[in-house]
Amino acid sequence: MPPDFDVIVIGAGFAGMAIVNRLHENRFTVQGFETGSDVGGTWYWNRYPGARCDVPSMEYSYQFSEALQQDWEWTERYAAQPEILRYANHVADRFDLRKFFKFETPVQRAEYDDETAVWQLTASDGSITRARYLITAVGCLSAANTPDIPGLSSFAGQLVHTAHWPAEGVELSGKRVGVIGTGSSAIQAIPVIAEEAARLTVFQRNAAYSVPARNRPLAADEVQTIKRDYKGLRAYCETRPGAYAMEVNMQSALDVSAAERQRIFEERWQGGGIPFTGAFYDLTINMESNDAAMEFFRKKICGIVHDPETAAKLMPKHRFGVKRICVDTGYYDTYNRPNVQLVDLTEEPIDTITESGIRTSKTEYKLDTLVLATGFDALTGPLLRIDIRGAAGRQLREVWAHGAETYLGLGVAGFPNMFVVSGPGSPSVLSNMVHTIEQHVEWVIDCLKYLREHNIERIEAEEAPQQAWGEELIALSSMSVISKGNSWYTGANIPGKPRRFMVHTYYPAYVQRCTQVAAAGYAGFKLSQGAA
Ligand code: N01
Repeated sequence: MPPDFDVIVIGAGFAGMAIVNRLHENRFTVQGFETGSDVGGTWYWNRYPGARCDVPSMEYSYQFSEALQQDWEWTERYAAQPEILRYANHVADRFDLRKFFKFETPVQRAEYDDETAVWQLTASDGSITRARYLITAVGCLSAANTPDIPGLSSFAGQLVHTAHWPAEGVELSGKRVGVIGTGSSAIQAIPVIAEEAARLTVFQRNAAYSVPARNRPLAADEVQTIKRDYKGLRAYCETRPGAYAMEVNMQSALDVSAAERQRIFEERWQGGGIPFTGAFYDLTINMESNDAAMEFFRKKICGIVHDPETAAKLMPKHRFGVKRICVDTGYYDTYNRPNVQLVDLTEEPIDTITESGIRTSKTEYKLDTLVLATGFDALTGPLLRIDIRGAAGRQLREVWAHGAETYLGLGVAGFPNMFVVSGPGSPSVLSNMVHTIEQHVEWVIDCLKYLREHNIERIEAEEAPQQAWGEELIALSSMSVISKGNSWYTGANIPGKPRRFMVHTYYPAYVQRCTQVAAAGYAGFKLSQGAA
């Protein structure tokens, strides 16, 4: 029996939308599945107050259509969630993409049949769909982490997770609100919640490094300058380590005088956003330079937060760069408000969540609303919550029991005809995601066209190149503190999760490698005419 479709795509976020569009343009039949009721992925789910991108909007957008990028008008330097979701909807309308998806239909199981070289997918509506190829576009930060805190289910007030913020909003005015977590989501939400709530209590386990976003409306002339040569901007991004146009100062923080170091840090702080991380090239690889960045933050926090005890609690203990830097609007200032209190969980751990609030080792905090800003089971979580079974019935969960292994972040040995967009082992979360998603999409489309032209039915990553790829990733990241810390990058935020750093840290080299692999007839992949 021939398969129902050429390709099944899981996910209707930025990756899923791009891939179905390009599949259709290239005459592949496709059926997509999406858990949400509409397109948008990350930007569909993360509707918490203050949610905003930390990559400039003019870069965090598709480049596959010149007309689209000329027509769409971003209003701010860093777009807020509602505007990005409007953009996703505009793209879905403009390219008529919704027809490829079944919405509100989570995929439960995907099984590869060795005999027919076909993927069979079971969805929540009981439907079974068969296709030659499976493409996962499930995102890297889409499996929310709800920690197992004692008593959580007994809380009688409203309990919300930033990653599943209700579309109808949450009534915060006049409420006593608690936020658990101080990562990027919390740091964006806290200043906005503080303005609405009667009282806000923030429960912090580890303080984060946060820089002001300095978000602002985009000026008409700067938009026009970019639009006159959008291709030029995209080409420049292609040469940058994270695929966005951030300048890295190629001086060491130790090559300059203390006064000059301070001036450069201050300039980046005033400029705002992630470019702070490029103040000196060696902030995450030279521990003396790292010390200087840590000291700069300590002084900044002391200068902004009036209460010295609160300021001391807000000072991060871990090295700068171990975790992703947060980008905020008024985060540290928020702790000067009379209605905001910071609880340091290292001094008074949570004993239990009660019906009416949070009881720590010291006292009970009464709450009407509890916000979990507790992050994600990153990179592997979104894939492993689906029961994916490859050749000989091997489960991805078992194969990755000791950590994820992929080839180029695109293929997995033992899982023929499966492609992972922005998978573990690709630049993904360390890059401008929309840009690098499109690089993956084009690579996969070229590969599928190659298979079609050469009448090849089966492609599978080989074990040895996959292992070598894993070793390359470790070698590439081993100099930086990023691969060693307790962060979601390494899986340390999820109890029991294997520790492995699975992100490629240098996008241009990654692209070069993908191009070489394709040019060599998909070296490192085994291609065959049909079933195993
Ligand atoms: O999640 P996180 P996030 N008890 O894992 C705490 C992207 N993003 O959703 O540090 C108490 O960073 C945890 O504490 P600790 C971006 O890539 C981007 O904020 O583990 N606390 C931490 O403080 C980002 O990095 C934007 O000690 C608990 C927090 O919860 C990634 O998404 C905006 C706990 C989780 O922080 C994830 O960000 C938002 C427990 N049991 C997100 N468990 C932009 O700006 C966890 N925590 C574009």
